[in-house]
Amino acid sequence: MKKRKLGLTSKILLALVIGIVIGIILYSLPDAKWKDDFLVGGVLYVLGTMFINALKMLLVPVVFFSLAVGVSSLSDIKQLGRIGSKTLIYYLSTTAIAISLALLVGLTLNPGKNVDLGAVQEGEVSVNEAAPFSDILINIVPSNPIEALASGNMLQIIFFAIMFGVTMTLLQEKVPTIKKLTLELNDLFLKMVGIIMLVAPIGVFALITRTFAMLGYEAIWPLLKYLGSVLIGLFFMLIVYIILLRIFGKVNPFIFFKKIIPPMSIGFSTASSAAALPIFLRTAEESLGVDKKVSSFTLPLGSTINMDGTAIMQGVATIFIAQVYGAHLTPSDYIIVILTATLASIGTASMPGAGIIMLSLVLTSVNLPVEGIALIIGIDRIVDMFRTSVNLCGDAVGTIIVANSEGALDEAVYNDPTKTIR
Ligand code: DAS
Repeated sequence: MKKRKLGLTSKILLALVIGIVIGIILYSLPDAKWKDDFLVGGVLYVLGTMFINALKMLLVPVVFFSLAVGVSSLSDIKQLGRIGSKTLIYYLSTTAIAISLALLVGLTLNPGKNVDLGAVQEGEVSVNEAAPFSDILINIVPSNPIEALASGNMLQIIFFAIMFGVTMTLLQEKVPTIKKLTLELNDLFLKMVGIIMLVAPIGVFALITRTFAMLGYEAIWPLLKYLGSVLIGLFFMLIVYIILLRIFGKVNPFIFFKKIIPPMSIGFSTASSAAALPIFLRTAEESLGVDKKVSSFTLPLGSTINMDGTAIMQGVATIFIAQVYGAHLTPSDYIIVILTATLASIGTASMPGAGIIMLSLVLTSVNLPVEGIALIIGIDRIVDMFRTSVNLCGDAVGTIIVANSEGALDEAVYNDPTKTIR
């Protein structure tokens, strides 16, 4: 019988469980040179740090090219007029609602408060002096874009990438090579993300084993608080979707949720919006009664730039890491987090693990150490499965709302219980 190869998700989850068990066993062993210096402080530290650095390596190119491409596809929207602008307004507003919801949940549940992750939390916290908002605005515009790219000044890179994307679209027929090169480089760096994610089981194993070897059972509680906070944020976002479907979609939300269970399960199991897109397109048309002229635009665009679930993870993770490191975020920091997480979710690729790479963008924008990602990356694949499902759900809700406003929703099909994708 052909041996079924383990998928990447199963490998990562296996690495997570084995890493926690081995970590706790190591913690219970008496201190010894081989354990503390060679294994925990040596092999595991090196492998884990190399994995985090590999993700950080991709941050600047992935942010620049995915935003430039994302924005240039947005700039094409003017040809789509009404449907395009309605879709864009819906996607950007729900993402801003998602990140604000996440900050509210994070500041209420305080998942990272009184969490002493000991020496695990490497990385410098630069004091967030409450910079006047005018300085923050000035700092967004780079005086030297090459220096901004080299120094990883993310707000300036975002500004430059947006300018690059819009200008490239305005000059379209005059710069076909640049447009083609930008698209190809975006594909190249996303492929590089995929390659690095192939070694994620090793990176996750090293990071989670080291965390538990140094902290034992204590490390479980903060991670569960973090996971719980994200799941509560995602749940509240589903409530927002129910309200939006009632008010703006003028449809029964429960029929909607019942009908999108099949495509959502693809998104959940693959942790990839792109993988679930084909079945979502079929569901929108055959099961929800959405006219193809709407869904063929809103779903592909949504899976690329609308990631409410990712924005919620990024909001909660930022609060968690700030609290673990004892960093104080000022009100203008929260505004920057809402701005950068909304933009980060536009730039997040619809593939497994993309959101954690873009999290470093949000952390950097408020001077939080990117090393903080090491604390949560171990369980990120579990979080990714849930947040990807919410990403897809948000795209489908937007599709229903835009279709309804365009008179492109066949209510007979929508309300027909037999019309469900098998
Ligand atoms: N897994 C991504 C997606 O496909 C989202 C993320 O990584 O945050 O939507």
